[in-house]
Amino acid sequence: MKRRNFIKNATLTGTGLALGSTLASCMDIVTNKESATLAIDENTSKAALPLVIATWNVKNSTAKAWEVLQNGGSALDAVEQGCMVEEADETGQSVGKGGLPDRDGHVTLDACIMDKHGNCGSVVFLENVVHAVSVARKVMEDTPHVMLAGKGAEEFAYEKGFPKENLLTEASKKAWEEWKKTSEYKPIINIENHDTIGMLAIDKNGDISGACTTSGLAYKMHGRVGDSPIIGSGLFVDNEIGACVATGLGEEVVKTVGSFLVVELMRQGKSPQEACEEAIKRIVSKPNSNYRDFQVGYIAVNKKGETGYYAIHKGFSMTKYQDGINENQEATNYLNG
Ligand code: SD4
Repeated sequence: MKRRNFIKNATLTGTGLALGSTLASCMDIVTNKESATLAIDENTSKAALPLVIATWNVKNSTAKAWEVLQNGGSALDAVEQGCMVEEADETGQSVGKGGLPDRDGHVTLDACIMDKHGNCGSVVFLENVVHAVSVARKVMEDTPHVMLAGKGAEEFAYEKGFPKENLLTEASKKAWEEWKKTSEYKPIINIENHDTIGMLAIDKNGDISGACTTSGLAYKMHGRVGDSPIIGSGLFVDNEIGACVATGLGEEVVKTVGSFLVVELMRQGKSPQEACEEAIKRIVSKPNSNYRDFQVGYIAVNKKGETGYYAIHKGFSMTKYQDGINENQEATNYLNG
């Protein structure tokens, strides 16, 4: 709570949001909970650098990224190494080793990374390699391409020296076997997604990079790819403006090119907090949006080091490491609670 000031009972209309007529009717429903609680950084104009933020409660990952930054490492190294911590953690069931499989029992990973020059790399539908984010970095640095998929990505990883590993742990296999008894596919708000990781960092030179890595939605169709490896949707970095990373139901993020949208809104003068809120409203204001049934959350940072985060539903959180403090900020700011 140290650097944050909670402004309670700020109504959504009070935030000065311009709502179109569709959105207005949607908001009648959304604001059943009449007031939202917004979180605003106190020290917006003098953010201390370096700084790292990540989706969900991933303090071990932000600690690793912070260590890299403290040792003079680049934001790019920080986000890669921070994400690797989650990828290697078998207890996290939405990323890397131990990720929950698709409906056919395959753990397939999506990841991407983007640097201060706007270079990017991504892997989609990658199997048998734990550190998808590092393979994405190799795609960015060692190939003329941006994205590699499936077997091609896997073979490329082996060529680059990544070891082959079975990603399906006993615990995830057991969960899948249990799921197969009903085979009912339904995105579960927050629960299945809690530790997919998107991370943004600014190094002491003020340069921004970002990364995102996930095993995607549990029990998805074989071959399904989400937003996380799609540059502009799951992640976007513009070193002049800021960066954003998304989490939640990827299909809904892709439909609005969410992370690019947030960065463009910041380019137009919105704060990271305002930009995240606007992008979430873009999703829920669509005609026939069934936003009650899914979660999407964004975190963002601008060039000044101001940060923001917002989600459709309660339960989302952001971890922030700044000024020597590694803190998980449970979202009290959400659209629908
Ligand atoms: C996906 N957006 O595959 C990812 C899942 C996720 O937190 O972020 N979970 O749709």
